[in-house]
Amino acid sequence: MNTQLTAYVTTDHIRDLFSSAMSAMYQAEVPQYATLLKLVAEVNQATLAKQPALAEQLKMNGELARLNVERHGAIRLGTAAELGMMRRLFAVLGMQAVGYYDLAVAGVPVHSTAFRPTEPSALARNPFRIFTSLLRLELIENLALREQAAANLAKRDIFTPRLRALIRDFDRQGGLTEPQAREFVIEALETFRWHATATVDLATYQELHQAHPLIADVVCFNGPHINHLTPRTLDIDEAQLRMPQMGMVAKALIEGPPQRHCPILLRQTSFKAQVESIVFADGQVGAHSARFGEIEQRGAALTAKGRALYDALLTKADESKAELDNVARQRQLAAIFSAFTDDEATLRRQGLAFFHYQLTSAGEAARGRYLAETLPDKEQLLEQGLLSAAPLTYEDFLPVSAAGIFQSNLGANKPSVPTAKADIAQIMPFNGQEEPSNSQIQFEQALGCAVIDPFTLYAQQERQSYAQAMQLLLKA
Ligand code: OOG
Ligand code: NI
Repeated sequence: MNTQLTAYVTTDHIRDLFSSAMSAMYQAEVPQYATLLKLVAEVNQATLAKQPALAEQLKMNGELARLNVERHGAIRLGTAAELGMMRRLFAVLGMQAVGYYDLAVAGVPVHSTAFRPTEPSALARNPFRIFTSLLRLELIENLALREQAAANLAKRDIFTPRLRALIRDFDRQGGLTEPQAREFVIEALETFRWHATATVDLATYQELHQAHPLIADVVCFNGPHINHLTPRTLDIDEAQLRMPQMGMVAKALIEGPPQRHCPILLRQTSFKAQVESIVFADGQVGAHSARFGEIEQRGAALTAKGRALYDALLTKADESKAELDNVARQRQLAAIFSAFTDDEATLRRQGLAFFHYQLTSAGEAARGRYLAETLPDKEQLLEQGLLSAAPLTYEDFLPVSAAGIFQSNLGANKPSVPTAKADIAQIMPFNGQEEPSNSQIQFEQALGCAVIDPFTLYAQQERQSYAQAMQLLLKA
């Protein structure tokens, strides 16, 4: 038998193919997104020129070549079956559902997860994630409209027959060959493509849009068009300033924590969704807006304790957010976040952030010097310079930030779901300590499995890196 035929490519490789194909498609579909990528590349280059130490660090970590490559995108799904199938699609790309985000509490009628790689090596290769939301039709109060929306969703299949067959092949074989992987990517792109024609007439669209713009966005089209992609910027404040200069209507505020010496979690901003021409089922021409571009800057993953402090400080800041422009908002955040230590060693000692441990070159030289009984403790090893600790990067999302990004694309009058409290401060962090809510249980039923708790992942990585370093130190 020809072994070539049974050699499967890695899911990391397929994710790489997929994310670059998706980027090319989105740049062609949304020209302003191509402009955003240019802006990000310029800002990143200028930042590297100003900060040679940062450039050196990125080079050492092998991050320079991938710097301007997309970090995430987002879609919105309509049914449980779509979410379940999407889980199988993303498994082909080495992406699993991590975290649960209930956005209904912020007046956005969806709940979400992030499909992403979980292994450190896979994240290093290509961290591409898709923030995936499921519409909550039960939050439409008008029963007739709810039934019409459900009927419309029941009629569509967002996956091509060939894609379904390839996913079955993957599940059965445990992998795809290179030609199958390439075909998979082409077929998968069909799911994420834009549709300039709606499946409903203009009046129905307007009615659904009135109920909530997101309902219209999900229900009226034949697929869950990718609604944004997000590259990594090294200076989000500079990028925010430059967006208008390049003709983009920037979101009013940067979401997340303020600029810090030791960055934490995730900072995000975007240009607002463009208005696009749509042909409706009755031949009438109208408009719809869904697609935007976003940028992100990531910092340290916080422990549950660090996250609770972040949430408390953000809640305090959000008590008066509405009246502030971005410059004033960042000043306000900086003042409030002075209560959150900006010293790396303190973050670690106080158990506020997760860290990756590694033997230093002195530690390598000291291998075999200790027995298990004489091994110094962690603080001593760090102090003696045998061990180093670097913050683990936050790989997930923030519910309040996500709600802010949703809201900024919903038009001027910011509608919210009547049955849910539109109080952003009420969004609870997902910390894996509490019992899953009813809505999370429903979401996981649709998904076909439980979501992975992000805090557990970071804790595991931290523990493993330390155990590995100690193992090495003990071995000559
Ligand atoms: C997703 C909005 C949230 C993020 O990065 O938190 C988001 C959407 O609009 O579908 O993109
Ligand atoms: Ni996003």
